[in-house]
Order: sequence, then structure tokens, then C-alpha cells
Amino acid sequence: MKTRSNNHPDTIWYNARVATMETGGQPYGLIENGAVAISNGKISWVGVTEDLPGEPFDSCSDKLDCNGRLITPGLVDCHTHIVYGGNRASEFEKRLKGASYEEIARAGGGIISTVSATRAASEDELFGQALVRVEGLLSEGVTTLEIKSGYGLNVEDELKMLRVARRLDKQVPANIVTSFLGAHALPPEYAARSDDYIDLVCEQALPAAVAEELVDAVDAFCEGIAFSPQQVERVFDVARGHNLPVKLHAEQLSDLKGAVMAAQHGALSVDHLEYLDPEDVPVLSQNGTVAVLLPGAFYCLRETMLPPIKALRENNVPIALASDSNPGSSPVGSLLLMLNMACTLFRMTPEETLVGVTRNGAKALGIEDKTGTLEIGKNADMVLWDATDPAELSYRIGGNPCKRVMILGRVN
Ligand code: DI6
Ligand code: FE
Repeated sequence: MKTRSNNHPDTIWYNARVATMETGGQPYGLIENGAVAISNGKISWVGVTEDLPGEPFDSCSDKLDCNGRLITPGLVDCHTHIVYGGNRASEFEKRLKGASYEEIARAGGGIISTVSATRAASEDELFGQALVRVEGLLSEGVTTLEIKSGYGLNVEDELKMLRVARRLDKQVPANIVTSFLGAHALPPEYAARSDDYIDLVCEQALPAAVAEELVDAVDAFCEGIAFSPQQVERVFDVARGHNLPVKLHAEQLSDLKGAVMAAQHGALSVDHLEYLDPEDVPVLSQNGTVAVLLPGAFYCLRETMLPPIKALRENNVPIALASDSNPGSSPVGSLLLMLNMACTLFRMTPEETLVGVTRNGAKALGIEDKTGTLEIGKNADMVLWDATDPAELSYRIGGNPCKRVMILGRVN
């Protein structure tokens, strides 16, 4: 029997159009008639099929002829609230009759109605319901997923949500990372005492979640119906004390300058951004902060204010896209649909949208050294599509062109 060198490929996918999504070079980092070789869960070789070194190719037992189809990096959904109880279909009906998202929120509906349902649900119930939704995303080629807390809004129920996210990470093949979003909304028991609630978040909820190793990043909702930049800064200071990266829901409904504040705190990302002033965009690029755009929420809220795409492009701010999967503003179960919406609603290019759910999605989570592009040394997270042109992924609406998903070198 042959002894295998560490670099001997376990798997080779070849005869493919390989969209590496690396910067520079061809659009999409495309390699025609390409191949990707995998060793020990990592990418060990990427290039033109003819250039594959002969012997390892010949002796590799797991070879897949892709027949000219497209390979991309595994998709990254960098912003979801996919763990929650209940649903808000009745609120959808109210909004169709004319009530606004903000009016519903101020009348105790909206996020708070999901908080009641999430508090009432057991950990097992939340797990079972979220698993179905997560599996839906994964079936479309998502290999990395972020999940936020934020519907518990007390110590016990925030921890419950994060435990569900950690259980999901163990259960499914995809990599799941968590964000603590205790400062998502003011729970009713703290009405008119928002500073006291921030005390609870800073002094009890976040430290307890960190102590249980449930937190990969810290997020907040900076908005008139949520928390001020000053209140969010208090949460960010605690995050920094625990060496945790921060991110922020900012400028979704109004311009409170939350994005600037977050970028100045070195935030990984600022998310939503419809009301971000183009003049504030340079602060994002100066701090390496990713702009995460959420076309599902824009669409569902029938928003008309567009995020400042032109300024983001001009300032070379990396743009990511995500589902924002949540029961209120974005009941979305498809990341590919977000690519189409970003093209149609935001006039982003198909290439920008694919970068947004691969390379830049990974960057928004601070894991761009591990995933998001097809480069030697990165995790072998990749998708084979029943498509040849990368633009097909944003062009089609519905249908699922995902043929095969590899995560950490394993096809599941
Ligand atoms: N902005 C959003 O779009 C979600 N959270 C947030 O801060 C909405 C959450 C919800 O409506 O349940
Ligand atoms: Fe969100």
C-alpha cells in the first residue's frame, strides 16, 4: 500500500469552471477548465485541470468530473436571526393594510411579539424549528452561517437562544458562528428604563453568555425604536473587555450615526445602512468595516431609501449580503434570492453579489482567512452548481441549482 504524503489529495473536483472569488485577475477569479484538490479538509491545489500534477491525480480515488459546471466557494450567510419562536404572519397582514413596521413595534408587536413566543418555547422546540430553516439554507450551498440572539432579552432566554445556535453547529455540517444581540429591543418589563436594561446586558447577560462560551461576536440594534449610539457604546466597551469583535444594526430606519460610531470601534461590519449618509462612508473604509446589505428586509418593509452603494463602491468598502432571516422584517429562507434582489433592487452586479456571499461575507465574520474563497490552505468549503455562468446564481428566481456541497472536505 502506498503511503500518502500530507498533500496527497483526498478528493479532486475537475473539469469545472472554478469561480475562486479571489481578488485581482479575472472576474469572479474564474478559472476555465479548472480543478480543485482537497487534502485533510483543506484546499491543497487550485488551477487548470491539465496542470494537475499527474501521479496524485491518477491515484486519487475520489475524483469528480464536473462536466464544465460551476464551482464556487461555499456561501456565507453572515447575518441571521434564524432561532426564534412563533411567526408574524398576522403582522404581515396588518402591514398590508397600512400599518408601518415602526407603528407595529411601538404598539408592542414586532420584535416584542417574537420575544414572547421565544421565551415561551423550550430549548428543544427552538432547536427543532430552527433546524428546518437552517437545513433550507444549507440545501442552497450555505456552508457558514451566523446566528444572533436577541429575542430572549433576559439572561436566561438570551442564553437559551445561543445554546440552540451552538447545538445547531454540532448538528449540521455547516460552520455556525454566534452573535450576542442582547441590545436588540427593549423588553416590556424595562419600559422607559432603557439604561437599566443596558445595565442588565452589560453586567449580567453578556458576561454570562461569554462565561458559557456562547459568544463569537457582539451586535446591537442602534435605532430610534431600539438603542442610542451612546447606549450601544457601553455594550461595545464590555465586548472589548472580553476581546470580542463587534458589529451593528445601523441606519436601517433613520440616520443616528451608529455606523460611524461602530466603525470607530473597529466593527467587523455595519448592517442594513439604508439611511447611511454617503459622507460617512469613508469612516467605514478607514476602519476596514464591511457593509452588510440586507435586501430581504428592504423588500419586505417596502423601503424606498437605497443604501449608498455608489459611495460604498467609490470608497472600496467591502459589501456583503445576507438573508437577515427573521420572522418580522425578513422571513427569508433563501440566500440565492438575496443575490437576485440585490441586483434588481440595489443595482448591484452579479459579481458583487457573489463576492457578497463568499469573500465579503466571510470578512464580515472575521473568518476570511479560513473560508470565502477557493485558495490553497483555506477550508475545503465549496459548492458544485447545475450552472455554468456565475451570473446564473443571481439571475434565476426560485429553483435550486445546488448539486453538491463540500464542507471541510466532506460531501454531506
Ligand atoms: N432589524 C431587523 O431587520 C431585524 N432586527 C433588526 O434589528 C428585525 C427583527 C424582527 O423584526 O423581528
Ligand atoms: Fe438583523
